[in-house]
Amino acid sequence: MIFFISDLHLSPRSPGATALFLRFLAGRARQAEALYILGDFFEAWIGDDDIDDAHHARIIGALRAAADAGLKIYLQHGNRDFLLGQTFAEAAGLTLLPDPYDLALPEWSFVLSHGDALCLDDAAYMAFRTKVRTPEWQAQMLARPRWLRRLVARLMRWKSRRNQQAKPQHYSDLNGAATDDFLRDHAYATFIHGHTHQPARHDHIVDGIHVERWVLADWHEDRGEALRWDGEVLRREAILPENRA
Ligand SMILES: [Mn+2]
Repeated sequence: MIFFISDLHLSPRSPGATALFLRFLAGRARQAEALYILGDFFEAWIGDDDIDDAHHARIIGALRAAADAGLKIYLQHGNRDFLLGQTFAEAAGLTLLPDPYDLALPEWSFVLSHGDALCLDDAAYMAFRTKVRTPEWQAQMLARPRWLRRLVARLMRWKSRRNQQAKPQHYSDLNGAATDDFLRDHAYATFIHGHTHQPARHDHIVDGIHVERWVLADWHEDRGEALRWDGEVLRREAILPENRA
């Protein structure tokens, strides 16, 4: 059994989502052999020197405990936590994956991505993404003091919220033609991604071949969701608070 999750946006300001994840990780997730986190695990990540922050340390300790108990944990970057690095990965006992990542299992093939790279219709975001993914930008950012990086992260979140409020009807989704090309490039594998917070199962017909695209749900204070692969089918599983589970 494998679980796929994304868009938890963990932060001290969302203690409910953090509690849901910690309970999932200590319980249900232990029955799986692997957990794939497809980006935006944290609401913000300003650099691996921040692993000593109390909220981060709690989550990293829980990841490490699950990894030590035998769960294989993999993580892709999202547009919020793209600065997660090797120091974090080693502390948490997980493996960072490239985006996209081809997951070829004996019984089925998947391609995993956060999903933001295919949101080509949002030109401003794509320009920002190209800039912040360069080693030069990242080195420059990481060389700044922590207080300044925290300020920049807060500013980015504020700008992103303001943009969403200004044009809610333009909620960025994946570009159709680019997605078809992507599915072709990845040998028509079942595509799993997050980012858009619009959980759904889409059917694509590419070159006459039916390809499924599963969009993961984002997590809230009182509800999370994991997509479960049991070797035959994908199914959504709700992650609920203890008193409602
Ligand atoms: Mn995202």
